[in-house]
Amino acid sequence: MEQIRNLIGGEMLASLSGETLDNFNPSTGAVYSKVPDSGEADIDRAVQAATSAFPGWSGTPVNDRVALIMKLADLIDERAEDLAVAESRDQGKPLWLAKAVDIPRASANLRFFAHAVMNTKSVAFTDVNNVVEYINRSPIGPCALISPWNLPLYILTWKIAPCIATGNTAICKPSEMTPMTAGLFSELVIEAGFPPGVINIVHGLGSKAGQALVTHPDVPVISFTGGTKTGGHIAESVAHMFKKTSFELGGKNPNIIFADCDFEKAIRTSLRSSFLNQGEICLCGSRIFVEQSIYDKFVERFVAETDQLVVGDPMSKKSFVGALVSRDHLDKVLSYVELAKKEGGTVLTKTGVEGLSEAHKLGFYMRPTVITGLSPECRVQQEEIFGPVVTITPFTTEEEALTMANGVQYGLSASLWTSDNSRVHRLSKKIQAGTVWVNSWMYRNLRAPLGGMKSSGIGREGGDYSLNFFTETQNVSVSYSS
Ligand code: TXE
Repeated sequence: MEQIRNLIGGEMLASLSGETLDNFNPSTGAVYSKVPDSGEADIDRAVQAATSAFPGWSGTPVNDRVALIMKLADLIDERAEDLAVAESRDQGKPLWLAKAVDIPRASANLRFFAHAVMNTKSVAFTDVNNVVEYINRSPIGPCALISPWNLPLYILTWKIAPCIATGNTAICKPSEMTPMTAGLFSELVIEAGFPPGVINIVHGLGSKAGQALVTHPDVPVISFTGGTKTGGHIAESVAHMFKKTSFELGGKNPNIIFADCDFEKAIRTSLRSSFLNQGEICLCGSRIFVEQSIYDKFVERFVAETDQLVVGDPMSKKSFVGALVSRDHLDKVLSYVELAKKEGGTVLTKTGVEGLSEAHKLGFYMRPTVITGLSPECRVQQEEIFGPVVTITPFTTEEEALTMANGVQYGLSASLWTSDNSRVHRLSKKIQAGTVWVNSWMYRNLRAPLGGMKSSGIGREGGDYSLNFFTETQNVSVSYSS
């Protein structure tokens, strides 16, 4: 049975209590490793380590910080195969996806922000009355970095990179459901030669280790990615402490398809935006809206293509949909399919998962599911399902499409398919989403801001948005004699 350990003050440690949590392999349903069930005492140790490391690290020349971050990126690339297998086995995603996206993006995150801090620019204000003003951006201190289970190492490094590149220290709390790659990553942090306490990773329950971390008085910054409900709970818990907080939360993203779209590309891309990573990406387009004149043609073709997608062993190259992350999550997603039938919807796709080997019979699998006939106001079209389930709804006018697209509590991302350039600019501005992909999905430029409005969160991550979040801004105004 594999044991994951915490990384605290440069050492790999069990929880102080010695307590552990079971970690499941979603593709078989079996427990295959143990995770530290860390508590307040472990968090205190990590905060102390991060606090002690902060003066030295924030005082380290940028070039030296960057050299260590680049070394860590190289070590991720060297161990890419092991990390991809670990991620696939732990999260249930296909191995080819972990190899193509999750792990390369982890090292890319580190390199991107290492380059970014080498190229930051600041502004100075000068005036005729002998005053010059300039901006100081300073690191803040130990930062709480809380990451979810859908893209474990991808999102963990997306937070660690700008945090430490700007001279802060980090206490990370990965999801208890997918601890494995954070555990392997911890060993690479030591191998890269980071000073003890710069990066700390504490495993455990969100309600226990996570809650102790976000409410710790010596942790002035919180960067959180996860569910809207949990984000709201954390925001309430720390509101009186005036911490600097960033929340990247849930989504219920529209995928709006006009008749003048590139139909083949819209079909091909919509299959990915609907079901990639088992639909467990907050940016997935789970509500598809199709112009009436091509609605029947789109539905028929999309359902046929969906039924062709292979569901099965994440280690198999043929699998497009792997296992959902946990039994509880699978049951939650399946409950929404049942609810859809009660709300008047029709499930058009196959439902039974076939061809599973004996070893995978107890895995957390379901078929990608397409549902039509639902009203935009029903729960299935309002609530984040976070699985391989999409609805398709027709529209006749731009106004109707826009009203349905914006008619949810979320505002994270959207896709818009049309060849009418005026419509692109006219409609994008009116769509309530932090990111609008036009004739595409999930094109990611790491300089671009990522994040949502309404219940999808507060703040943006990416490029200068991350660098500004992890630093305090100060204006120095200097008068001088003429
Ligand atoms: O997320 P949680 P979960 C959505 C999706 C999913 C729902 C819940 O709808 O079904 O969120 O998923 C830690 N103090 N997304 O349960 O609970 C927790 O340990 C501090 C969208 O995984 O939000 C984990 O490390 N930390 C999302 C992290 O928060 C706490 C991706 C996320 O857990 C905590 C994942 C607390 N009190 C789920 N409680 C996206 N935006 O990509 C929990 N945590």
